Amino acid sequence: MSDPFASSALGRGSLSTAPGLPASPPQGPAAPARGSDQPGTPLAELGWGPPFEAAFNNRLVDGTVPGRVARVDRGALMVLTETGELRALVSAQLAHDPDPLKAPTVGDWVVLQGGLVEEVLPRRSAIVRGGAGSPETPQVLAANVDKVFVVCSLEGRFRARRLERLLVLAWQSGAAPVAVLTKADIAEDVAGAVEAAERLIGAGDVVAVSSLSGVGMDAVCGFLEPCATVVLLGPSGAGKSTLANRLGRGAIDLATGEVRGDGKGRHTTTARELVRLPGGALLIDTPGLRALSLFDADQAIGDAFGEIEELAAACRFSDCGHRSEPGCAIKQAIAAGTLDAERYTSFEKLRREQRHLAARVDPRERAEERKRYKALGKLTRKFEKR
Ligand SMILES: Nc1nc2c(ncn2[C@@H]2O[C@H](COP(=O)(O)OP(=O)(O)OP(=O)(O)O)[C@@H](O)[C@H]2O)c(=O)[nH]1
Ligand SMILES: [Mg+2]
Ligand SMILES: [Zn+2]
Repeated sequence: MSDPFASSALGRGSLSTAPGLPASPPQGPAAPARGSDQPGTPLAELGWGPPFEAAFNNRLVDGTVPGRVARVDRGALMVLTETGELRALVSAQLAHDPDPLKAPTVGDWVVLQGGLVEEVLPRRSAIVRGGAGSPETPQVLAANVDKVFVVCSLEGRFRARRLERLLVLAWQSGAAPVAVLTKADIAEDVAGAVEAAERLIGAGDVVAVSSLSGVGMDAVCGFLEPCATVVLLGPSGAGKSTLANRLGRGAIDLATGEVRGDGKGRHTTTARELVRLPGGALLIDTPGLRALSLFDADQAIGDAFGEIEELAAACRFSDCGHRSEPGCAIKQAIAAGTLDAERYTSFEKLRREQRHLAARVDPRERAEERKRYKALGKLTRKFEKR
């Protein structure tokens, strides 16, 4: 089965303008996607703010308008603007940019001109993973999110390792994670799972919910704020779209699907989509993540496993391999039962995976990437200080 993320071609699809063609879409100027009666939305209600406005004003050209990408489907974009929803294509120049981080993604603020996306405004946060099939190529799953709901089902046994990996992705993005443990109505041990998740998430929050009974829904709503953006990330079948529909209180209707006999989802959601919830929050639903590879996540792994980094700093040797060295604080913590051996193994595995990946990527390219991420991090922090 093909990966649903890979299929949304992010501006490289057959619909984007081919080189040499005039920079205009086949149907002429942008037309409202769902009829001209589609009302527009004030930009502020879509999450617009000073950093984007300043960036847009810097580039102000006649006839350009800002918009927020609500959906990417094989190169065709659905963009929300002040005057309504538009179907847009990616300009030839942008479509042929070799940098995969430059491709517009769901949640991005873009500069539109005559039905073409000319530019992506600098992001203040981004969910970046290694591409499916080519983990050395980054892919931005969602941009400009304020909170990441890491959605995991409470059906069956608690999958700590899966949650850990998703949490690294969340911490790396610059947005705050919330572990949303779904299907509380059929869970065997809700309290035990919540406790386990709390141990993994550090400064983040944990909430157990049921989209069927409504248990925990108030707590989830407590994490939503008008004009702020939340993204749902998690495996297929975890109940992301069901949760989104419940939060939508009848105003939105995303497809949901049964889970297979082996407990796995069926990848019901096929494209990432940004919707507005009745309370004014913006929510991005995503297809279930399979084989999630992290990208340039060394730092984020350290952040997500902060207690291990702290312990390592207390080892007698600064280059301690935490195997048989004397005075190893990690070994001691595991022996004393204050550090879970499986969590340490998980940390090591993620780190090894990153090192392996790093070795495959051209060092000069990596240096460039890092510079970009540094800039991205600075932007995020600036925004938070507001
Ligand atoms: N018992 C119970 N079932 C739920 C709950 N939430 C979702 N489900 C069921 O779980 C199945 C999968 O739900 P979806 O919302 O489609 O899952 P998803 O995470 O969006 O899956 P993908 O779109 O494939 O990534 C459906 O059969 C839902 O009815 C819940 O709170 N309790
Ligand atoms: Mg879904
Ligand atoms: Zn050590």
